[in-house]
Order: sequence, then structure tokens, then C-alpha cells
Amino acid sequence: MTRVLSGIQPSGDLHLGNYLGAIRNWAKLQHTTDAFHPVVDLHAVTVPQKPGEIGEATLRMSQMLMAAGLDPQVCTIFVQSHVHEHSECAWLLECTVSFGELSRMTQFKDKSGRQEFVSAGLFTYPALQAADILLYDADEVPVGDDQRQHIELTRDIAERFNSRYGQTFKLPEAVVPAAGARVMDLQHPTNKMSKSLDSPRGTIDLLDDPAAVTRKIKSAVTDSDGEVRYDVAAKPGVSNLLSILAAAGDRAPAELADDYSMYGPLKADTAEAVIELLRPVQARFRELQADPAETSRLLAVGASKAQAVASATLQRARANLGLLTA
Ligand code: ATP
Ligand code: LTN
Repeated sequence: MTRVLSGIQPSGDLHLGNYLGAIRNWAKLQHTTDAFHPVVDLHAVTVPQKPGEIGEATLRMSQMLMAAGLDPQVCTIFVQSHVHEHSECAWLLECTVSFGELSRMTQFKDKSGRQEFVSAGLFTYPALQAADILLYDADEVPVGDDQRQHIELTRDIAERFNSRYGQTFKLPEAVVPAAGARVMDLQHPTNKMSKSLDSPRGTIDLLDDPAAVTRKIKSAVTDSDGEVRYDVAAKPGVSNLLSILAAAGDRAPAELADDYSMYGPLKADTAEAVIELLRPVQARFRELQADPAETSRLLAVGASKAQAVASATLQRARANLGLLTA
């Protein structure tokens, strides 16, 4: 069975872009693959955290993933820091990647430019990500376009380790969803919807209530020619609404455009579709939130399933490298 792994940082609540572009796809894949989904709290601490907040954010992100359709009975959801093999393997991989390779990572260049304090961990972040993937012998890593470079580096690290110490790690492939799985900010439709862009009116949070969804979609930036047409370059705002409406149902955006001659009804239908899409996710989230002990129990089961796989791979890496056995 194909092994799939993809992680998400507990760095804020999920938004519609995360859901339509990634999580919904993970929820589908879990039925046909052997899927692992860590909440990568150790990646989140590459930037300073307020004392005590990361644990709560990790629990909340785990509940959001479950609410969004990842079923802990079907796939393996766990917390990265609960499986200590990630940090141990990351060290071996840090020693297998060069300073030059890490310096070329665009996410590091972007993020370090925005930080006052640039931690060494922010620099070596891709080695920890490589450990997340390689410990599970993952065949496929479903991610957005921005992560391609990290997956390429993961392959290079695995190849180098294998050639130095013998066959140890499997080389993974990035799986990036087809174009259209990129939800844009409602106020700045040429930017992707993102948690870190400070645009609360342009971002639909998965937990937004129906009134907030309606307000944000009604005030979405369009253009002044009044024609409903799917044309991402010339009409980014209208095309984004058509893409969201399309992703919420099962028709293509260009085909949906033919049903509308004015922006008002397009916005009203898009808002309605998003509200309906989010309703069951929000209801499940409230249920999970009411019983944090149950989520913790599910995460403990996930961690032990994950650890069984990770510890065997780490053992193989230690043996091939030739570390003295204890
Ligand atoms: P940040 O803004 O903090 O960088 P983000 O909102 O971009 O975060 P990530 O946590 O980096 O999201 O990514 C989680 C997953 O969601 C990734 O696989 C990413 O490709 C996907 N994703 C993020 N934003 C969008 C978007 N606007 N449209 C489609 N997919 C997205
Ligand atoms: N770097 C990724 C999060 C991430 C990840 C992973 C994704 C950490 N470990 C392993 C896929 C596989 C991000 O910023 N979205």
C-alpha cells in the first residue's frame, strides 16, 4: 500500500485554503493509502512561542484535522514531539545536508527576513522535515507548491545518506494538487489565502460563523466590468469566487460562470456553499473540543503506531552508520 505522509504546523487555525488545498485531499487519500499526519510542533518552535501556548495550539490543530475529516481509526494522526525519533533522526540528517544547501531554501530566506531572532532551528528546519518523511518510508508527500523545494532536498539528503552508509531511506515524491487548489485572499486575490498574511477580512477561518462567511464573501474584491467569467489573470477576484464555489461542489469554474450574469448572486451562492461545507466540520470540532481527554487518548494511540514505524527506521540508520550499540 502506498505510504503517505504530510504534516502541518500548529501555528494558527485552519483556513479555507488549507482545507480545500490540502486537508480535504488528505481526508480522501486516507481511504486508499497508509497515511501519517503529524502535527509538527517542533517545527513551530523554530520561532519564539508564548510560554504554555504551543501545547494548546497542538491539541486544537489535532481536533481541527479530525473535524475536517481525518479519521484516527483510518489514518495515523500524532504529535511530532511525542515520537522522539524525529529529533534524533533530524540530527543525523543535519549532518548529511550542507550549509550551502540549507542556505538556498526559499522558505528560510522568506521567514528569516521576517524574524527579529533567527534561530539555528529555523535554518535546519528542512532536516527535521526530512526526518518526518524519511522515518516513515513515505512514497508520497501531498503538499502545496511552496513545499516542493523541501521535498527535493529530502530526496537529496536520503540519496546522500544511502550512498555513504548503504540503502537506508526510501526516496519520496511530492504530490502537488492540480492548479485551482490554490485559494486566494478575498481582499488581495493575487495573494494566496494564508494564516501569516495579516488579512482577517480576506481569510475565511474554518471556524467562522455563517454571518462572518457571508460578510467576507460579500465584501470580496472583484472588479468593475461586471462580467462573470473565469479568467485568473484578468479577473482574479471573480475567478477566485468561482474556484471556491467549484471546489465546494463538483462543477468546473468556467462552466459555473455561465450560470451568472451578476456578481451579487455569485457571491450569495458562494457564501451559501461555503457555509454548508463548513457546517459539519464546525459541529465535529465542537464535539471534539468538549472532550479533550478523548483527543489526547487518540493522539497517544497515533504516537504509538507512528513510533513503531519510526523506531525501526532509526534503528536501520544507526546500524548502517555504525553507531556503537548500547
Ligand atoms: P502560513 O501562512 O503560516 O505560511 P499557510 O496558511 O500557508 O501557513 P501551511 O500551514 O504552510 O499554510 O500549509 C498547510 C497546507 O495547506 C500545505 O500543504 C499548503 O500547501 C496548504 N495551503 C496553504 N495555503 C493554501 C491556499 N491558499 N490554497 C491552497 N492550499 C493551501
Ligand atoms: N514545512 C511544512 C510543514 C511540514 C511538512 C512536514 C509537510 C513539516 N514536516 C513533512 C510535509 C511533510 C509547511 O510549512 N507546510
